[in-house]
Amino acid sequence: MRILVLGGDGYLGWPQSLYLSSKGHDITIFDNFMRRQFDLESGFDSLIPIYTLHERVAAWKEVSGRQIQLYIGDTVDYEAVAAVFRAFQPEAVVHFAEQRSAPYSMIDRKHAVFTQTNNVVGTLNVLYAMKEFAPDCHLVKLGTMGEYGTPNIDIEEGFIEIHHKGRSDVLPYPKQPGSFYHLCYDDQTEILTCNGWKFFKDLTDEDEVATRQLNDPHIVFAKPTAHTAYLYEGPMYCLEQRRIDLCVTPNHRMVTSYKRRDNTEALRFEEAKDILGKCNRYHLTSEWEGEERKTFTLPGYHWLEENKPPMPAIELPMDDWLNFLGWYLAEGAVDGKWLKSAPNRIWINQKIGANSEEVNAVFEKIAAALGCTHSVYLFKDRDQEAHYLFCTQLAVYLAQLGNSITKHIPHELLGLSKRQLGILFAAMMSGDGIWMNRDRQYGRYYTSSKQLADDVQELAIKLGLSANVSHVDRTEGTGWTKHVEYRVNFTKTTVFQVNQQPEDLNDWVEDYAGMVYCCEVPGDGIILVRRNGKPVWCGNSKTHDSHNIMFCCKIWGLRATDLNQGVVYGVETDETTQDARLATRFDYDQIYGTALNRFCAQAAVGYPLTVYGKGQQIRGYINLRDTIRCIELAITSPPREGEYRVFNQITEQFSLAELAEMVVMQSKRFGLEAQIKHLPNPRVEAEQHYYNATHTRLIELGLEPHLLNESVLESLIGLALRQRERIDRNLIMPTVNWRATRNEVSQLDS
Ligand code: NAD
Ligand code: USQ
Repeated sequence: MRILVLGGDGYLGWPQSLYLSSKGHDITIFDNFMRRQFDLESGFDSLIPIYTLHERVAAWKEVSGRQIQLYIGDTVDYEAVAAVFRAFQPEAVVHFAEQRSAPYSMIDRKHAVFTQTNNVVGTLNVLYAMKEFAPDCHLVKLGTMGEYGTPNIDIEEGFIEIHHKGRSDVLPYPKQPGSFYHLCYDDQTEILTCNGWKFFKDLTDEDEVATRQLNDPHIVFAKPTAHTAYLYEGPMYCLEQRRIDLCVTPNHRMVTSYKRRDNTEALRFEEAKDILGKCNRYHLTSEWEGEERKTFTLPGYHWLEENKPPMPAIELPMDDWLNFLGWYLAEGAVDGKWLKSAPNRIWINQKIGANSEEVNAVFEKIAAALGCTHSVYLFKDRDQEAHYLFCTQLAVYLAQLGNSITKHIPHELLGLSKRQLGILFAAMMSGDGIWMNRDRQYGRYYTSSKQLADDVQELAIKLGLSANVSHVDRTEGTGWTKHVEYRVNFTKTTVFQVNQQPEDLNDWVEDYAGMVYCCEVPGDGIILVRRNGKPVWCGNSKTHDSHNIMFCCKIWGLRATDLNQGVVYGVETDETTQDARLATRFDYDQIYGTALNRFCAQAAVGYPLTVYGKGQQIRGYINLRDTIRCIELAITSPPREGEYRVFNQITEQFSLAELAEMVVMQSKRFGLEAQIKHLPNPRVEAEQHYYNATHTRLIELGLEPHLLNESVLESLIGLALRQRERIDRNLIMPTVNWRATRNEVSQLDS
């Protein structure tokens, strides 16, 4: 069989290629040397010396007489992937070509983004190349048991039968990975943060984002637990409607609204692709509590004249201040030059008699509190009355809130209570707003400042309204304004129903090539996003490339086996032991070294075994010899056309404490006194949990497991002992902390 091994230069890919070649298959390896590059850049190295890929292949030819072909290329580069598929026409593809280290993905944002771009885009390219050049080819994809996390129920093989309210279905087993994974809004989508609306690409580590829970409508600002960005090429689900506008990847978790039996509204998650073209309801509004504050502090002022004492800060009653500020933001301006550089006059122009009493009262209160003068002038020829306040301290503060096209609400005020925000909003609406009907169901606020429009939208959302921002370009017009006019349109409607169904589902799907983004938040993972000024509550997605594979099997009829593999140990196979040049790598460092291999290397140099935390973390484990056999079994019994199947590729499960104990016991045979050291856990993971993973399907296909026994351990420790001079103790201690967004890795230039 023609078998393409992606990542065939790696720890697993190389012995796999040798094994399949020894069985008479025609093997081509595709690799970009990313793994070797990491070692070169960071000063890491395999414990067992490994030869270059070209030397390895030549050695194999010498030993076995068999030729393995090579393609040096990157799965992220579609042309390279397409070229190898076109030329080799594989019947099976074994996909190992991923960045596979969890600590690496948690070093910092750059490494997280690299991991996801490399893995998710790489796999998407492979799927497209299969569809285009080898649609009958069988994809055997190396996944991980880590996708399941550590749920408090048995882990099934990929799917689980769910009984729910009298109905049942077989659904994908829920995924709860413990490090970064991909999520999905387009680059035109913004998210509401404690610093206003931001495009995902502009989110910083300091931004808290607006979240809510499915069953609790209150907005809470929280720091994302993860930010994600990756390159995506493929279909996007685009829902461009009057009140909502979304453009998301097909597996994105949407939040839709439905009516319960008692007629109350409730929210639920649905994948975008499952609701494509359907008449769904979307939730627009939310609740806000905020903080009541009694006073506003007008900052002190230092006169430009050196001999004048500074004006101290002044406390003003918050409600009066908000009323004044609302009028000022809508209608006011500052001017007047005092000592040629500071404004000292605040003014508002109104139609004579229009709002006289109200504006008078507002200005009088502030004038009294500041001890300054309020004057009113009537310009009868223009039918205008002007209200002036003369106060440098106030004018200087207001001047930094911008002019007519840059005005904004000071952001700290948007955290006030709903009642107090209501005062600000009412005053602004009296100045520049209009209610469309008597019961104030619909309203609109006009401004030339984009920032002010965004702020008013946030204000309205916090008041429980639904609000969109649109604009009309008046720069070329003949009217009184030559600016862009921004409109914030409000409604009290809480839910938007998509009534129109597309004639063709493809009308709602667009091809996309570019960055997609998301962030993960605590709780249910609902965030407030907006596109083209239209906000809606929506979910973030928790998916791996396994979802993409499943999706492509469904839509294109591809066939795939997703192997959720546990931690692999061991380095020797019947082929790798035939010649030193055929050895595979043995990683013991803190980034790529896995638990058991590390413990054996640590025991060999008398380094205490590094058990993280309590050590009761249970994982599934598998011997390297079984890994390569499982893949052969998957290849020789391929799935049907369109079938996506999942095998759990483990043979045993152990807690870390058990593994460490076994290594301690076994190392005594070599006269070694290994110690166990419980380190503070650098990862965020359950340290004591239920774990029972089903793994019967590969056994049913014929796997005869090599279990972890004394002789396996003895050979691993013996191997590490023979290479002990090569062990660099500086590479052992973990320095990547899951809780930090930036980590220093020894000898690693990030
Ligand atoms: P590895 O890092 O040793 O090998 C991966 C190989 O893929 C490397 O040679 C690397 O250069 C190559 N590669 C990475 N990105 C590439 C790209 N974009 N284009 C071309 N080549 C690329 O890892 P491994 O231990 O052999 O693991 C292989 C796969 O098996 C991974 O998907 C991993 O998640 C999975 N897996 C490994 C273990 C384990 O314990 N090692 C356990 C479970 C699952
Ligand atoms: N651990 C220690 N001490 C160490 C190293 C690890 O206590 O010195 C603990 C970790 O905290 C974790 C467990 O051992 O609880 C396993 O960690 P690991 O580094 O051996 O393996 P892991 O990060 O889980 O990743 C490896 C591969 C990855 C694969 C995964 C399979 O690197 O590609 O996906 O095993 S699984 O764990 O089943 O998801």
